[in-house]
Amino acid sequence: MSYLGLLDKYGSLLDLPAHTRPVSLLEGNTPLIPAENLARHLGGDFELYVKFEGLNPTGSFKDRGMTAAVSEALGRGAKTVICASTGNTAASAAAYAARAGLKSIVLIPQGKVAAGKLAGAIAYGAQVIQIDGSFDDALTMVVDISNKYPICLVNSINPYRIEGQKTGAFEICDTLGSAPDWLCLPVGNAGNITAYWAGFKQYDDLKSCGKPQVLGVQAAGAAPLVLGHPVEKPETVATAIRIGKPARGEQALEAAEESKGRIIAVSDDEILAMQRLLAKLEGIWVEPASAAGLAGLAHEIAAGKFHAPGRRIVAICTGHGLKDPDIITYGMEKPRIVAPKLEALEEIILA
Ligand code: AN7
Repeated sequence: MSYLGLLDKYGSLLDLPAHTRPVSLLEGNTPLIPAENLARHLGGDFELYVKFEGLNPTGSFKDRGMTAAVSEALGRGAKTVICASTGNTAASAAAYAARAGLKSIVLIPQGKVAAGKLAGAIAYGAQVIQIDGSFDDALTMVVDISNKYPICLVNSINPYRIEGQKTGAFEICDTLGSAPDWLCLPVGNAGNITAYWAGFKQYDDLKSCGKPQVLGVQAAGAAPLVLGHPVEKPETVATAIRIGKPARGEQALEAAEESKGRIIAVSDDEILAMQRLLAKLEGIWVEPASAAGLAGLAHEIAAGKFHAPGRRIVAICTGHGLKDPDIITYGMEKPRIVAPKLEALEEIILA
């Protein structure tokens, strides 16, 4: 049977109102790629899989939640959706709104959104507004305006976003036959970690497939959940998770605690090193934020805090490297320029 998207496949397991009218780009069904080379590099005593969420229709995991949120909004008769975004939510909201025939408005922190995300939001026809402030400022603004006007908020405060994002956990269990022992993933506004944990718990109740321990990873310059207080001026090269006051912070901490996992922070250097390593060792190019989960895993292994002989680990790689094309070349040698002559080429590649 052909694949018809997440609401078709898992809709009966999602708590969505009866008025929901499915809007789908055939999102989800992303590959769980074995990462043997990286596992060996990290010390080897486990099976490592990358859930490559960059292969969703707009290039990030946000499409899982957005199909649910926009489908509900459309069915309810909404005409306009709005979100604050570090980029991926904006592109996803804009695409699903376009498909549903709704207007979309996205607020982004000025100058802090990767090129591929901004271009996407514009291409899909969103009204893009840059805020001279942070993501957290933008989120406060969209919450206020959606309380005042009939505009549907599609940030992950919207419960249907979480419902849709639970499907990532369902897919992993369906592919592996049971839950992995560990799940590692980046944490920004903390919707995804909340959704994965809810999804694993629900699937375990239904199918007794077990639950993973959850390792949530923040960037050190934007690590409110590790520090225990909001960060007024978050800074990180991983702009997707440059968030100082996560909307679902409490639930993220609960997920970590209930699962007997933890939330940790890693440096920008660790994030960028992992981004390169994953691309070079496995041929999987993800955006910086998406490498944070694996960077956290590497960090814990290096610190001797991770003992997992024979265990299965799944890393959620949340967005595609193409979204943020410039960053991978930072600090790298520029490609050489040679004359269009065979000898010139030989001189270089045989050197
Ligand atoms: C690639 O797009 O918050 O912890 O506005 O784009 O659920 O917020 C993006 C977040 C991880 C963190 N990886 O997920 C937005 C936004 C990527 C992301 C996260 C984001 P949450």
